[in-house]
Formats: sequence, structure tokens, C-alpha cells
Amino acid sequence: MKGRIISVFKDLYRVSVGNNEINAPITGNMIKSADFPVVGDYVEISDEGQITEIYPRKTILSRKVAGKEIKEQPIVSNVDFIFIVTSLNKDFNIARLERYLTMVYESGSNPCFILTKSDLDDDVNEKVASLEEIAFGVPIHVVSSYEDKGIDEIRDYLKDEKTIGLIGSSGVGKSTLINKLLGNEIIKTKEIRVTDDKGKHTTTRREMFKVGDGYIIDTPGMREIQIWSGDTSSSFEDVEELAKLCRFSDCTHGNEPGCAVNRAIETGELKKERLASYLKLKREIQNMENKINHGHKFAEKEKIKNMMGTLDKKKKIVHR
Ligand SMILES: Nc1nc2c(ncn2[C@@H]2O[C@H](COP(=O)(O)OP(=O)(O)OP(=O)(O)O)[C@@H](O)[C@H]2O)c(=O)[nH]1
Ligand SMILES: [Mg+2]
Ligand SMILES: [Zn+2]
Repeated sequence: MKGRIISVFKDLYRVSVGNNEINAPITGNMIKSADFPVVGDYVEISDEGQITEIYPRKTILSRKVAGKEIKEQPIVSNVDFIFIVTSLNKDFNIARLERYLTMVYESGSNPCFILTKSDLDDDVNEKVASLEEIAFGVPIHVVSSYEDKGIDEIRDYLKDEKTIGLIGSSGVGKSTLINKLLGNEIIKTKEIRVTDDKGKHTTTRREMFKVGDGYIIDTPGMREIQIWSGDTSSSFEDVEELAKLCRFSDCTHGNEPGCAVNRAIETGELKKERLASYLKLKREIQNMENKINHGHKFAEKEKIKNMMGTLDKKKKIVHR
């Protein structure tokens, strides 16, 4: 049977199968190969009620795991849209939104910006205008769950079995928005939110909900967004198009002569901050790629060393 992962508990996965929901473990082989399902995954369930296989993912949103380890952390899979949620008060930060966008493009899903808590903000238009400068056609929706503003625009996405994943900082109103879409009765039965000492609701696990003819995935707020890999060709299309006109194909847009990017900054066509964000992100993506490659090379070397080790030992035996 085919099912879909709704949420992940310690060793069990909540899976929707047809009209039912079951809790299922994964096979020992999957554990061994660290083949862990994520919310949104389609999986094969055996007659014994075990998850035996993850179907190929259409999209996968990942970040680097927190801390020093060089490891990918998949967040959600098979989502058609990712809503990058930010509130219109203190959370609003263009550089962070550029980062999210770069991550989302890499995932293969379609990005959308959701600006929440419009009831708290007096200069919505100004913020939307500054976001439009970096959004290049990515839809922007202004909502207020308190004032029921923009909720219908969000509902429009939830059709034809489409799946939406929500990401953003803690406290921007992701869960409140989902509750709004769900209606009250359903929320009461779900205990997905805990109250921290500040009285703020904080989500602790990813969970998928059915809304209308679609699905929506709530995620816990992200504290740090460490890029695992990113695609700047869409999120920084403006900069990369300009870069094609630089005299040197490997121009770093520093002090090189004939740099079209810096020329654009001089004429005001491109903002200085935008180039700074771009260069910073590129550096980060490159650093991560180097580390991953280094990790692979290291693993290879270790493998060869181990093989040599066994060869040496064998040789010694032969010599005796
Ligand atoms: N003024 C206002 N407050 C809102 C709105 N939506 C949510 N809030 C409040 O913002 C706080 C955080 O909302 P949550 O929905 O828990 O935020 P979240 O993004 O799910 O946070 P995490 O689960 O920690 O990631 C709560 O106190 C909400 O009542 C809104 O439209 N307007
Ligand atoms: Mg939440
Ligand atoms: Zn240049």
C-alpha cells in the first residue's frame, strides 16, 4: 500500500493511507542506511504495517543540520509551494528573505512570500515595495489571521491535491494561519502546540494537515538557516545577468576593470546591499560544497587506506 508521511515521532511515522491514519516503523535496512522519511514523503507500507520504501521525491527542501556537523537535514518533501512566512513587524528582513528564496529554489518547489500580522503594521506598502525589488514575480500575499485578511488568497492554493509547506522564524504566525484555514473544531483535537513561558505558541514538530482539496505542512520556527545548497540563478537573476557582461568571466565583482555589476551599482541600477547579500550567499554555498566534497574525499581516502591496510596485512602473511 502507498501512504504519505503526516508527522514524525521518535521511531514511528504517522502515515495517511487511504482514509486512515496509522503509526508505522521503518525497516531495519532503512535505519541502517539512514533512509529516514520526512513529512510529505510517499512511502510503501507492507502488509505487516512497516514502511519498506520511500518513493522518489519530487521536491526536497533541506538545510544543513544545526551545529558543526556537515550533514543534510531534509525538512519537507513533495511540496508544490513553499510559503516563506514573515511577519510585518520586527521579523521583516530582506537579506533573510533572499536566503530563504535561494533555498526554496534549490528544493524544486515554487516559492511564495506571506507577510503576516498586517494588523500590527502601518507601512505595509513600503515593505511590500521593498520585497518586490527582490521577488521578481514571486507572489506576495499580505495576511492577518486576526483580521481575516488575505486568508481567501491562501485558500486558493489549497486545491487539486496540492501541498504547501510553511517555513519562517518562530512566532511569525504560521500555526495561527493554519488554524485559521482549518477552522476551530479540528485544532482542538490536535496537540501540536505548546506554550512557552512567554506565552507564545511554539510548534515542535512538522505536521501535515488536509485543508480543502490540498495539504498544508506546519514546521517549527527556524532559528538559524544554514544553507545546505542553494540555487541563486533565480533568486539573484538580476545580479547573474549583469555578471555575464563583466569583462572577465571569473570576475569577483571586486576591483576588476570592466565589471558590469559594479557599474550597475554606480548607476543605481543595482543596490549595494543586494550585491553584498549575493556575494555572501555565494561564498556560503561554495564553502558548503567544498566541505561536502572534502568529506567525500576524506571518506574515499579512509576507504582506500583501510583497503591498503588489509592488503599490507595479507602481504605480510604471504612473506612469512
Ligand atoms: N497581531 C497578530 N498576531 C498574530 C497574528 N497571527 C498570529 N499572531 C500571534 O503571534 C504569535 C505567534 O503565532 P504562532 O502561530 O504560534 O507562530 P508560529 O510561526 O507558528 O511560531 P512557531 O511555532 O514557534 O514557529 C501568537 O501569539 C499569535 O496569536 C496576526 O495576524 N496578527
Ligand atoms: Mg507554529
Ligand atoms: Zn564583475
